[in-house]
Amino acid sequence: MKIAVVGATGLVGTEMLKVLEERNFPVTELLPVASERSVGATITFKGKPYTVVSMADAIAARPEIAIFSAGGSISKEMAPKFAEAGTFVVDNSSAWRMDPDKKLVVPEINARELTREDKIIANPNCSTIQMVLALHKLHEALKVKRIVVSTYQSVTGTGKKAVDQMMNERAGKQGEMAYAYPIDLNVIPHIDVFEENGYTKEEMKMVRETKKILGDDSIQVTATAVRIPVIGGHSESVNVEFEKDFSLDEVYRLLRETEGVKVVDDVSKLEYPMPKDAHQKDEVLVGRVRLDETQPRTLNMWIVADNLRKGAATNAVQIAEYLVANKLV
Ligand code: 2RA
Repeated sequence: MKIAVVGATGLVGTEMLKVLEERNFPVTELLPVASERSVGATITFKGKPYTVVSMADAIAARPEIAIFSAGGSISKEMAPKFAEAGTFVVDNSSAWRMDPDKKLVVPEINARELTREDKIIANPNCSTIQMVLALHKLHEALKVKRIVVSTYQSVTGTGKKAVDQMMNERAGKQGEMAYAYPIDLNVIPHIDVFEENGYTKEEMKMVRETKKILGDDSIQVTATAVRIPVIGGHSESVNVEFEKDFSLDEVYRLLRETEGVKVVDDVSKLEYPMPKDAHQKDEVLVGRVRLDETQPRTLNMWIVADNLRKGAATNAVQIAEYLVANKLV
C-alpha cells in the first residue's frame, strides 16, 4: 500500500507515523508530506529514512491512501485533488466533518457505512471520539437523551507551539504564545473560536458530531470545553440521561463489552482514569461511573483518552485499516 501522510512533521502526523509502524500497517511506499519549508527534510519510519515531499509530488505519485493532519484550509483545497487522483483521504481536520456527503467515522461505531465511493472520509474531533466511543453501546441499549459534558483538554490538542508555551512558562523562559493567556498553573475555558451563540467551535463540534456519528439528531448535547496544563490526554466529565431504566451492573457490562473501552473504576483502590495513564495508549478509559442522584435514568462518568492517539492518529489509521481489510481500496 502506497501511503501519504500529509502534515507528517506535526504532533499528530508524527503520531500517525508511529501508529502505522506499531500496527504494522502494510506500507510498501511512504510519502511524508509537509509544508514547503520542510520539503527535503528527513523523517524515520521503521528505522529507514524518508525524504519529505511536496503536496504536488505526493498527488502525482497517486497513493492508495492519504492520511491528512494539516489543518482545515489545506484539507479543503488539497483533499479533493488527492481524491480526483483516486486516493482515499482520511482527514483529521474539521473541513469535511459536517459535510452531509462525507462520512464521519469512528470505526468501532460506523465504519461499516463506508463504500468505495467515500474518497474523503472525516476523522472526528478528539473530544468527540472518546465520548461517543464510551457511549455508543449504552446508546444502543438505553438510548441517550441528553449529555452534559465538560472537558479538561491537553495542550497537545493545540499543537507543538502550545506544548512549548507550557514548558517555557514552567521553566520561566520567554517564548511564543499559543494561547491568549498563560496556560501553566492556569485553566482556559476557551478552545477554538467563539461562535455567535457564545459557545466555542470545540463545544459545538461535540454537539454536532455526536449526533452525526451516532446517527441520531434527537440526542441533546451541551458542552463546556476547557484547556488545562496537561499533556497525555483529554479528560471529560459526562452527565448522561437515558430514556430507558438501567442498573449500574448493566452499564458496567455494556462498557466492558465496548471495543476500545477499558473500565478503570475501583475507588476502593483509588483506581480511576487519568491522562498520565492514557498517554500513548489507544484505549478510551472510563471510570467514576455513578448514578446521578438528582434525577432518574442518569449517570455521571469520567472519560479519558490520549487525544493524539484514539482522538486522532489511531482512529485515522483504524479507518485506513478498515478500507484495506474490507478491500475497499
Ligand atoms: C483540541 N480538539 O484539543 C482540538 C484538537 N483537534 O484543541
